[in-house]
This record gives sequence, structure tokens and C-alpha cells, in this order.
Amino acid sequence: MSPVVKIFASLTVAALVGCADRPPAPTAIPFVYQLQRQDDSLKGHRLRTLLDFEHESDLVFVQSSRTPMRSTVTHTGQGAMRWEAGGGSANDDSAKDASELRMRISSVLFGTRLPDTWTLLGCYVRPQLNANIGLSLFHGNTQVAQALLVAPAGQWTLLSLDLTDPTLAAHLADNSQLSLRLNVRNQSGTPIACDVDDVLLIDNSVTLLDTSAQGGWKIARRGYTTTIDAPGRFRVTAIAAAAKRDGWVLTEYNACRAVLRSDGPTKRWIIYNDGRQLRDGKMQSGTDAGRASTESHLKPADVEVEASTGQLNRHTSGDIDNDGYNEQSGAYQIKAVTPRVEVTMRPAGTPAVAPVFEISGLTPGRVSATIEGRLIQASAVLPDGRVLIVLPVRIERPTTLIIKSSPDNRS
Ligand SMILES: [Ca+2]
Ligand SMILES: [Ca+2]
Repeated sequence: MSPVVKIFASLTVAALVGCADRPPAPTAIPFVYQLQRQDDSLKGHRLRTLLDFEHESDLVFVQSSRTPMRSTVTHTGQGAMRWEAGGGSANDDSAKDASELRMRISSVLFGTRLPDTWTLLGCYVRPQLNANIGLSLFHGNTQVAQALLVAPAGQWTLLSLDLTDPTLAAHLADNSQLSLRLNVRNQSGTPIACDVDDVLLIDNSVTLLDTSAQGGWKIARRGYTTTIDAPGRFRVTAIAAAAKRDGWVLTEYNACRAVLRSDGPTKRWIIYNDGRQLRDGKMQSGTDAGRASTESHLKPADVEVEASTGQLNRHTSGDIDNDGYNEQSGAYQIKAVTPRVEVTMRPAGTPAVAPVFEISGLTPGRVSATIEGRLIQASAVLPDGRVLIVLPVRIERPTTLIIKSSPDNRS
């Protein structure tokens, strides 16, 4: 079945069930669109709702020593589930069942094989107090996947498990014994009440950028893994912050580089298309080009900008010695005052290999650099409007280059 057909099939099931025991909802917006409107991280992704708690009968699929109730505090639609967790402390095994909610996923799959093309399985949770929430996937009595989340009080937050992990395949193949178990505790470990809505399958597979046919790279996300693949050159993967505390958020990507941020021990990870990688300003090299540029990262060239065209910016966050070369991003920092900037580089005892420039103030257009008669167009516009340009050259003696923005007439 095609993805489009599948979406409409799931919508039809929801609509039919909706007619069975309650009047039509006042808002006739399909749940898929309601979900995407509530959470824009789902936009463009295929979804299937397994449980939406629109009907009392949905509670049949839920087990807990404390009987869950329907709630009118909803994430979408007119109904959700309110669960008053039982007592007991985090270390009290005898109270474990009382503090755990079980949802029989096998009973709501209706023949759907997993993972198929689904990448995430999860639900929305809204704890009454700031909470540590654990969501586990069980195959029979065996826990096969777990996600942990710190969720804020009174807000709906998506908690989901990555189904793309290859170690899950054997367990998912038998989809007759799958259940989700939810555990919600406050900061001191006491089980607390929580609303639950929209138990979902999500296919978040997306190709963010693909320049591999031009010798570049492909940046794609599937489940909680972002893959950066430069065919025949290098391949790196990053696990999302949503999946683990020291995971990564992709904040910038283009044909020249990808930038990821983390709350873990390493905060910033930059990967250049030529294989250079910077982790908190420390250069790592996975390719010959990367290795060659490590030395010039440690000994950046002296850069002079012709004053009538711009200036070197010595005051950017991450430039530890205010020399205009930003160690964090591995890039020289230039402020342009005209569309044509004249830059002279003087290597400081080692060649400047594949220098990178971040330039503010350039008028929008097609950016190119000319160096010793050679025209180079490896540039990208950053989210903040600055231009990034990477020059695939090796500069061994004082050299002047012209960086120019021309009106883009291609459109
Ligand atoms: Ca609902
Ligand atoms: Ca510096």
C-alpha cells in the first residue's frame, strides 16, 4: 500500500470508529493534521494513531493497578487518558506494578507488521508535576527498548522509541506480544499522575540534503539517527538528543558543512564536506584533506581585509584569541561593507589549507571567490544570513583573493 493510501486508510478507521458511539467532534480536522498542527516536528511525516482515547472502549487496551480514566485534558480531539499512578518509591520493587501503566500495542496494530517503514513508536504525555518519564517496549516480559525523558509539568510532550535499531528486528517480527510500559515519577522518585494521548507510529524518514551526485554528501534522518554520508569518502552518524542526554540536534546543514549541538560533554560538532571535523574547536581529520588542514587550524594565516571593502571581525564567540580566526567553527570572520571584498592571506609558517570564511554583510546573490585567476563557487548561506565559503586551495605564500556577491539572475 502506498504511504498516501495508508494515511487515508488510518483516517478512515478513525472516522468510522468515531461514528460508533459519540457525535461528530465539533472540529472536523483529521487527527493527523491536528497532530501536525500541535507538534510541527511531525509535519511532513507519515503517522498512524494506534490509540487516541476518544472512546471509553480505548481503555480496554490499558492495564494498571490504578484504573485509568478518560480525561478531557487532551492533546488532540475530545478525549485523553488520566492515569493516577500508584504509591511506592523508585526503589520499592513491590510497588513497581502499581506505578506502571501498560498499553497492549499488539491489540491495536490490526495486522500491521513492525517496523515496516515505521521508525518511531510513542505517545504524548502530560505530567501534573515536572517528571522523569520512562517508556519501555516489552516483547512478552522482556524489555527490548527504553526511552527516558524529563517532561515539564502541564505540557504535552512526545516520548517515543526508535524502531530502526537492528537489535529490535527479531522482537518486532512477532508482533503478538508487544506492549508499552509507562512509568512517571516526580524528581524525588514518587509516582505521579499523568495524562496520556495519541499513541502513535511515525515514519520520520527524511532526506534533508543530497548533493552526492555532484560529489557532495547526503544528509538524512531516520528514527533517532542522522546520517551524513559522503559516498566513498566518509560516513558519520549522530543520535538525536531526543533519544539520549548527550545526543545531538542538527542546527545547520548545507553543501559545505553540518553543525550539531549537544547538552553532553561536547557541545558543538562541525563536519565539513571535505572530511574535517571540529568538536568544540578541536580538529579531527578523517580524510587526507582533513589531515592537511589540521596544521593550518592550529596556525591560522594572518588575514587582512582591504579597508574600503570590509574588515576582519575579531570579536566572534569562539575566537579564543581575537585574531579573526574562529577556532570553534574553523573559519575566518569577515564583515563586508561592499559586495566585493578583497582579502589578503599570509600563511603563518604553515600553508593555509582549504580556508573557510564566514562573511556577514554581503548582499544576497551568487557568491564566488577568485584566487590567482581561479573562480570558486563553494558557498552557502547560513541561517543567520551570513555567507559561508570554503576554498579548496592550498595557500603557501601571501595571496590576495576577491570574494564577490553578484545579483543572482538564475531565478
Ligand atoms: Ca485524543
Ligand atoms: Ca582565533
